[in-house]
Amino acid sequence: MEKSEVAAVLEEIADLMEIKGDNPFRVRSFRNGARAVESLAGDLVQRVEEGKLEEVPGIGETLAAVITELVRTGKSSRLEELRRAVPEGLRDLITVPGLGPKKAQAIYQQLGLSTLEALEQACQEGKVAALKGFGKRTEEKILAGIAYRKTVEGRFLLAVGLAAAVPLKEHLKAGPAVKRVEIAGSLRRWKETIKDVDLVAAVKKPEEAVALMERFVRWEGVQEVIARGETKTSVRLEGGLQADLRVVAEEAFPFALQYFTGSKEHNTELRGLAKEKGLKLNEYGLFKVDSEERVPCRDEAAVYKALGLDFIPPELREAQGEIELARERKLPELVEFGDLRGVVHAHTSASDGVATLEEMAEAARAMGFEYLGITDHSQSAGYAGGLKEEAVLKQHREIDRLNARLKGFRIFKGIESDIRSDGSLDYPPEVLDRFDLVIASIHSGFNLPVEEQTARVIKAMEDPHTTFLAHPTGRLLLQRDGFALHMEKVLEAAGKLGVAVEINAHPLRLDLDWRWGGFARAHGVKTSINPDAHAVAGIEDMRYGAGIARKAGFTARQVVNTYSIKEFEKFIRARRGMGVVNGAREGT
Ligand code: DGT
Ligand code: CA
Ligand code: ZN
Repeated sequence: MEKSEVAAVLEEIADLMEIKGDNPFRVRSFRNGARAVESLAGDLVQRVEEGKLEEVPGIGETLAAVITELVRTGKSSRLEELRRAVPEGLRDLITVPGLGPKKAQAIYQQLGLSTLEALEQACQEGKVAALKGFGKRTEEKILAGIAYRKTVEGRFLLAVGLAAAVPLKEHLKAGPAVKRVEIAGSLRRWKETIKDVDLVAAVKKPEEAVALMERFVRWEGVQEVIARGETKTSVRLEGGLQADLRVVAEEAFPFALQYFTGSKEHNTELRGLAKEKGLKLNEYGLFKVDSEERVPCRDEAAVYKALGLDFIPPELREAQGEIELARERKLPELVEFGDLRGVVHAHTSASDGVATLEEMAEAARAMGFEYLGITDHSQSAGYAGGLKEEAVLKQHREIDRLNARLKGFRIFKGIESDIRSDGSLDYPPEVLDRFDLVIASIHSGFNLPVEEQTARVIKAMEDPHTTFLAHPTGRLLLQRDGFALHMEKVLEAAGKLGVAVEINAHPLRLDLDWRWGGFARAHGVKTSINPDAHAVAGIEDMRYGAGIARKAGFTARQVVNTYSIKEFEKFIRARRGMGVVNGAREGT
C-alpha cells in the first residue's frame, strides 16, 4: 500500500468520525496522522515491520495500530466499522468540495438527500440556502463543488500515472521479441492529470503481438482484463487506473507513437499541415496523396521533419502555437531536470516537515544539488507549526553552523511567509531583513473577491523582501480549484518586480499551471521549480515540476534554480532592490 493510500484511509476515518460526532481531538489526531504518513521519509512498510511507527511525530499508539493493520492486510477494520455505521449516501456527500462532514450531515438529515444528483437539484431550487447556517453563498459553493467533481471524475494524478506506467513499461520491454515500447497519451505529454495510460509497442512478426499481450495481462499490477485483442488490449490496474496497450509493426511505430501521444488537437493541426503538402498522416504512416506511396520515417523526429517541422517535444503538443514555432525553428530549448542546481522551498521539523535541517541539506547535497533554500512556515501559520521570531533566530544559527561545515554546499536562510489578509508579510521588516529569501504564500482567506485577492497578492510581491510567489492559485488537483485571481495582473506585476513565480512541484499542486507559461514568459516572469518538500523524499518531486516547467515552455535560463550559487545570490539580492513599497532599499 502506498503512503498516499494509507493517508487517504486515515482522512476518511477522520471524516466519518466527525460525522458521528466523535471527540474533535481524536478526529484531528487522524488528520495529523494522515499528513505525517504522506510526508514520511523512507519506506513505510519497513518502518511498520521494524515497529518504529510511533517514533514519527504525529503518530501515536492508536494510529500506529491502524496503519500497521493497513500495511499488513490492505484493510482497516476501524474504517469498515465506521463505513457500516454511516450511510453510503452521506459518505458520498462529504466528498463534494466545499461540503465538510458537518454540512453534509445537516443536508442528509434535514433534506433527506443522499445522492449528488438530488443535492444538485435541491441547490438549484434554493432548498439548501434555506437551511439554517447555510445561505446563498454556501449553496453556490456546493454547486461549484459538484460541477468540479464532475470534471475530475475518473481522472488520476500525473504522479500516480507515472508510478503505475513506468514499471509496466519496463516489464513489457523485458519481454522477448519486443522491439519498442513507449508510454504515449497525456502521460507522455506530462499533463497534470490523466484519464488512462496509453502504451505503444512494436514487434517484428504478428504472432509476437499475441505473446506481448499475454505478457501485458499477466503483469502483477493488473486487476482485471477489460478487453483483449490482437492489436489493442485494455486492463484495469490496481487503484482503478486503466491501461491500453497497442501493438504495431516496427515500421508503423513512429506514426503510432506520434498519433497516440496526441493531443487530439495537435494531431488535427498536424494532419491539416500534411494535407497542405499533399500528404496524408495517420497512425499507420505518412503517404503521398497522389501516388499513395509511403514516406518512410525511422522515428518521430523524421515524421516532423517530413512535414517541414523541427521535432516538437511531447510536452508541448497541446495546440498552443507549437506547430507554428516548429515551422519557424523557434521552439524554446526546454529546461531539463538535470539543469537544476538548487532546491528552493523545503520544510524541516522546525515547522511541519519531518526531517531535520541537517537531514534535508545532506539529502539535497547527496542528490547532487549545490544549494538549499530552507523555508519553514512563518509565525501566524499555527496550523503548521510556524516559526516565532526566536525559532527563526535559532534556525539561522544552525544554518551558519552547517554552512561552515558543509563544503561546496550552501543553505540559504528562507521562510515561507504567509500573506496576511491585508497583503503584508508575516514578520516585521527587521526580522524579514534577516532572511536571504522569502516565499510569499497564501494559506488562508481563499474566498476573497477576485479584485481583493489579486491586490493582496500583488501587495505581497511589492514588498522588497519577497523573492518568490508560492503556488499562485492554491489549487489541489482533483480536490479543489484554486482561489479566484486575475492571473494576468499577478504575472505582469511579477515580471515588473522581478519576483519569481514558483512551479510548485508537489504532485497535488503543479501550480503555476503550465497553461500560463506563454503569458508569463512574454512578460519576463522567471520561475523556480520548487518541491515544497516536507520530507527528504519530497525533494524528488522536482521531477514533476521539471516536466511541468517544460510543458510551460520554460528554458533553463528562465528557471532561477538552474543558476549557480553565485548567480542565484545575485538574483535574490537584485530582487531586494526592486520592491516598490515602504522603504524600497538599495540591494545589499
Ligand atoms: P487523457 O487520456 O484524457 O488524459 O488524454 P489523452 O490525450 O491521452 O487521450 P486519449 O487517451 O483519449 O487518446 C490518446 C491519444 O490518441 C490522443 O491524445 C490522440 C489520439 N486519439 C485518440 N482518439 C482520437 C481521435 O478520435 N482523433 C484523433 N485525431 N486522435 C485521437
Ligand atoms: Ca490517455
Ligand atoms: Zn511550503
